[in-house]
Amino acid sequence: MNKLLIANRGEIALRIMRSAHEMGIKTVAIYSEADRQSPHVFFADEAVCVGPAPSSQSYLNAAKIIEVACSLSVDAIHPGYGFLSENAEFARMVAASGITLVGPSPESMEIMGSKLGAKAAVKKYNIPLVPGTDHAISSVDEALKVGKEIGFPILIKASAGGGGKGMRIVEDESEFEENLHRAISEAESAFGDGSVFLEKYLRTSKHIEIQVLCDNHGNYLHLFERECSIQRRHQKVIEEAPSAILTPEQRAEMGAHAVNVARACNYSGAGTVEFIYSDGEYYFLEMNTRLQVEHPVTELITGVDLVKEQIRIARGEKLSFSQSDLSIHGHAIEVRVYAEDPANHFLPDIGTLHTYIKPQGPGIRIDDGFREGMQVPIYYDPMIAKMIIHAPTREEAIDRTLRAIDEYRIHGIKTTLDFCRFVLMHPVFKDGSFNTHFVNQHFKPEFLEEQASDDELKIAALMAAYLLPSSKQTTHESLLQSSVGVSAWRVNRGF
Ligand code: MV4
Repeated sequence: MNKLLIANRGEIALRIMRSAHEMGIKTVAIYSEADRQSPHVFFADEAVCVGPAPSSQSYLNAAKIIEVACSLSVDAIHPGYGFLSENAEFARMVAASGITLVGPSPESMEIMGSKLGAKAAVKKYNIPLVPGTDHAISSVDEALKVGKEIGFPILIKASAGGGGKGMRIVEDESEFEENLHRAISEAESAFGDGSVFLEKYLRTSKHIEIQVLCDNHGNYLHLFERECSIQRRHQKVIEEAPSAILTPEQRAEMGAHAVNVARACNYSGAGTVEFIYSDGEYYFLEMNTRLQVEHPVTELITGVDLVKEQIRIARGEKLSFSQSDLSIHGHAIEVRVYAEDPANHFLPDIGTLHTYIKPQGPGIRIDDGFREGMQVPIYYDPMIAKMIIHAPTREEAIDRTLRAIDEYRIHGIKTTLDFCRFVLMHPVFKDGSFNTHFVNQHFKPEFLEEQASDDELKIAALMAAYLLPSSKQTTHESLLQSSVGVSAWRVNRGF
């Protein structure tokens, strides 16, 4: 593999290029008209504009991307996450052009792209599944019968859905008919596939997922779990590895199940097996056939570069380590920095990154795709950065993450950093007892207002310092430096 095209943008495009460059592989960036000035464009050895800003005309334009790859004699394409990364048709088109896709086969993507298909595929491996139906349901009578058997509440899920799309909770028999019809028609219009099935709804649960790596020589292994329960509207906000609550026995058992899920679809590359954890029990939910946003927490606790492993596997190499070579080193936390206003219903906040200064020091990794002075475009995901923290213990990782949030300086757009500080300081986060309802149960926008006014005071103080003629230190940097250490968090905590 001499030349790799990255069919993505932002932080993940940069992340992939870094590993490729270390391996001596040349990189090709693609970009939309909105991303002309984006760092991923300058970071690559070559870059080609593939179309206008809307993803449908650029980052999702499979034919155009493959045409570019062929014209530049690209050997392989890495799709990153989102966009075309789990699109089996794209995977087939890439293969048909004689280019290697850094990812699993189209067949694996198809099996796991259907939740019913996934359940059927894992049948012979005795993977724990939530009580429910193993086939699509369209008759209200049958649904009511199943409801009697497994008990309410029941969750209706779209087989083609993912990441929470197409789900409906049914509390009792009287709600079944309407919800079933709605779910089927929503699934039909959203996914072009009206298949829905039923599961017992586990009301308070955690989302725990296992990272797997599989080569094309029959070697399968897992890289432990990530805890991803802190989310809002199915958008993850904070992830960590390892989970604060799994026992070593559960971890080994879940890992073995995850590997079997990968086996069941003849998986190749890096993938993630999602489990739901409730009352000490866990059940397989679905498999994501891509590199995930939160993959760095696994990289930090295992020391494995997942992108390099993906590339080696795509080159046909055998995995160079086995399960017993892997162990967990310390604790890692990822905080996602979104250009959203947590005080105002998390509405996307677009604008210019007037100040953008990253935290530094031991145990801090920032994966971002923006530079100071840049506009955050409205066309794509509002995630502007991931801050991934590594420390010897969970407690130290939390303290270090709080310190890093304090050190981050972003002005010009609102971000979710203050909101993340709130989560990390919460006793329910600290003791690990949180579930997927944490944000709804514990967060109110008012909690951040004090913080905001405190920031305003700080800006006022800085402006005054700037304008004061007697001040010797009037450079931008010295003023920002002087603001470090007077953050609201420190003030609130009394030091
Ligand atoms: C569930 C569940 C409870 N019971 N399945 C959400 C994402 C997708 N991967 C599966 N998800 C869930 N599946 C059963 N049987 C809870 C979730 C879930 C959720 C459900 C409703 C509202 C918010 C949620 C947040 C995280 C997970």
